[in-house]
Amino acid sequence: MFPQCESDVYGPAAWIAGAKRAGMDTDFTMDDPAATKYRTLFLSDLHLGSRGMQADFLLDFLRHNEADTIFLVGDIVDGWRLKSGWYWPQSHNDIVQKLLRKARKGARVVYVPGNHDEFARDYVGLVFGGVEVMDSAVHETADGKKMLIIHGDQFDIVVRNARWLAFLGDWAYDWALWINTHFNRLRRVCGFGYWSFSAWAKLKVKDAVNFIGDFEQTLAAEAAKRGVDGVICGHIHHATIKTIDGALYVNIGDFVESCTAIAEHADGRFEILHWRSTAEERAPAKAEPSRLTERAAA
Ligand SMILES: [Mn+2]
Repeated sequence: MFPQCESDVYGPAAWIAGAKRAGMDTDFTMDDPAATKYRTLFLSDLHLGSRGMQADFLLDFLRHNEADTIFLVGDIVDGWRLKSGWYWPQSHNDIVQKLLRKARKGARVVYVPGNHDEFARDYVGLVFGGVEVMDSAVHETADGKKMLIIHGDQFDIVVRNARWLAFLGDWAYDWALWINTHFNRLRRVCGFGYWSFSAWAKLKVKDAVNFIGDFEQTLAAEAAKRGVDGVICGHIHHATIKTIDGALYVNIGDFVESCTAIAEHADGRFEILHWRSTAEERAPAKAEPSRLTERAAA
């Protein structure tokens, strides 16, 4: 009868609801003046658009961490999950807006697509809202290390067949990379999902242990092959920093299971950041204003 007959029709809650519908940035949380500022931040495997992703932890992470350069290293949006049923809550919008806002405020944001967001690979070389899309990148650290930035799915088939590929030599390795890319492009055209060896190996726990080792080895070898000092990748949702045969291997992890990111400090040092809490949980006495406005809007 009088669905709009609330005292709040012109109030802030109504305004926020309208702004949200219009897709505007309604996250009014003041940027934390005490936010940690890094030289570089690396995020991967956020899987926006899937129910499993930890939006609250990630939003909290983005509120409390800043960087001159932010690399988004693939599987940022889960295109395959979205295909089989649309799931896109406001919190996932807020994450995208937070990232775009960091770009507006002067951070360099580079997006290197993965297999779950391979649709973005069609836009390599373009810039959207200040975000550069690249197939892979080379990042130089403050202390002069050159790091290959790549999601890592490209090497699934190489990892699976590491032994006989090594036996056959370079051409077989290049051939396997080519097959993996085109086989999955074909699957995509035919409406099938990406065939991921890592996902398959996880089902067979014993193989998964071997698989992680083989993946790390393969990516480290790829860095050496490209004449850089190391690699920063994602894909297997397993954060780590280690040296393999003289190459620095850094895996970012994910914001689905482990909730990790990689930071590069001002001196070029890398660190794994674990972020499995929100500000409220860390300081229950001080509720954040954004939470209150969100509740008011709900
Ligand atoms: Mn992946």
